[in-house]
Amino acid sequence: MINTVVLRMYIAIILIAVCFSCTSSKGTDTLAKPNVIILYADDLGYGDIGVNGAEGVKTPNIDFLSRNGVKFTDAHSTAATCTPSRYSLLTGNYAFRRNARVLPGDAPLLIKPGTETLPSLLQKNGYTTAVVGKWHLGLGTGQVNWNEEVKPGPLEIGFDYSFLLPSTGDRVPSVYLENHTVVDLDINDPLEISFTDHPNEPNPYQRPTGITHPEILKQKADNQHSGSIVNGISRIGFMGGGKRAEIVDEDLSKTILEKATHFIAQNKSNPFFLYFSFHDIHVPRVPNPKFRGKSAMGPRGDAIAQMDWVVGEIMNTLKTLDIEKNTLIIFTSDNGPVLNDGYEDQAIEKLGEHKPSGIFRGGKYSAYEAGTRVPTISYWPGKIKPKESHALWSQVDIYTSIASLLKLNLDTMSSLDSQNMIDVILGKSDVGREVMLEESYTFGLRDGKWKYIMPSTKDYSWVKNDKKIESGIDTIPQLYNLETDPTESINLAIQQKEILVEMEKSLNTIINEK
Ligand code: NG6
Ligand code: CA
Repeated sequence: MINTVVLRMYIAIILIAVCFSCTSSKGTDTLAKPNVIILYADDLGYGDIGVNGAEGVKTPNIDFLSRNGVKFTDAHSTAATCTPSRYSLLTGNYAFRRNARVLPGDAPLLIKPGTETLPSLLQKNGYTTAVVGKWHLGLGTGQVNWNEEVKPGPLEIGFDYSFLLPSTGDRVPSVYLENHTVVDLDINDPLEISFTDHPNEPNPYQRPTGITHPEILKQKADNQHSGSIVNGISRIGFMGGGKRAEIVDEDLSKTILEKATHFIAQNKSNPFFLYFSFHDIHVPRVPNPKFRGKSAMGPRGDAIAQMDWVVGEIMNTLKTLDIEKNTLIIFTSDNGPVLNDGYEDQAIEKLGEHKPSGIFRGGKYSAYEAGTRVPTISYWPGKIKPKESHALWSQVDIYTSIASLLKLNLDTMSSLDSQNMIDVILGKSDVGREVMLEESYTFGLRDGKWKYIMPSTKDYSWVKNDKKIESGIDTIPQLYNLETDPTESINLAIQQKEILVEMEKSLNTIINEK
């Protein structure tokens, strides 16, 4: 009798213990494997969001994330242009090591299949992974036939699902690619593309160009962007066929938003990684008519308002599915701002008092701070407490930081340029990097309060086309004290010779590391 009672008690205790360990391990599991979303804006400048002083446009949804998360004042894209920044974000390595540059629309995949990437790392650890939006990291191995399976691409480097604008809105092909296939392509109207730097050359296809039919353009473009006209916008390069598959720029944001929210809903019960790559506010800026006049700045500002709306919709989706508390969001941009990037869209004329770069010097393409110092916010309700952080870190660090969050073995990552900044990202520490590289047409190096810019003899005169944002094409070494001179206006290279030499040495060590 006593034995039976003891036995029953014993079983009950074991059952309770088992149940308890079930729930706690489930609890730990969801905490150990939060969803990760990277909201990656395109060409969004430090000063382009409300919390950083935007004048001509309101960004209530981004401001909400910022006020309820960590707002960073010294976080950087790794480069002042798109392709290199994206390469570093996904691989944890500096882009110059792969000689990454802004890619043409027919470039092969830049990341070799088999390379460990942020998505492949997460995939191996039980995550479902997706990229939705602008890609611009190349596709295929050489000559892509867009009418067949297009690969290798994202699916071969760690993504389970992809829905892409293959390169940029201002480059052909102007179609969507879902996994390996061009969306809505009519096999009787095969898609071909060809690239030339001279849109005045004979157009190999039927489709009108900015040179032959300027009267049908929605926005006038420079020579470089005067190739094939798709949806009333002339692009870089020529596109033949593929009429049914053409994108409608006005619907692009909504289209990629819908793909993203569908992916989130499908994966609400398992850990997922979403790399949501906006096209806003890259050129051509053709936001949906719903956003026309939402800003005081014309299409560039309206595109910012549209992007902010998309952020809000993604947040609503997470809330509705009740997974907001289990999702780490990093909002940032691939490079600094540019006003005229090839199209006449009133970005300069309607700027008013708005300062796309905030107080910082330069912008997209530039070696000065605004080339890479971009709006950056981390948000994770319940896990991240609101604060402003001045820690110095770079998007190349996201790779190792996420690995650390998942408690993966960091020893295997020591060969990467990526440093573990997870405590900084979660707002638990303000100790960022000691030194940090900034890539552009040359190299910049940050070390404490000092910023060094390596002299460059390359011809980047095309960067100068932008009338508003200077580009910093200097052929002399530059050294700035960002503590006393955050706008990089007083070159101390001569006065502070010792520091200059030290920083040159330190930069060369990084460049020659591998
Ligand atoms: C430049 C284009 C510019 C933009 C940029 C890429 C010219 C003159 N300019 O080469 O319009 O497309 O590449 O932007 O062709 S990025 O954000 O994707 O890096
Ligand atoms: Ca960009």
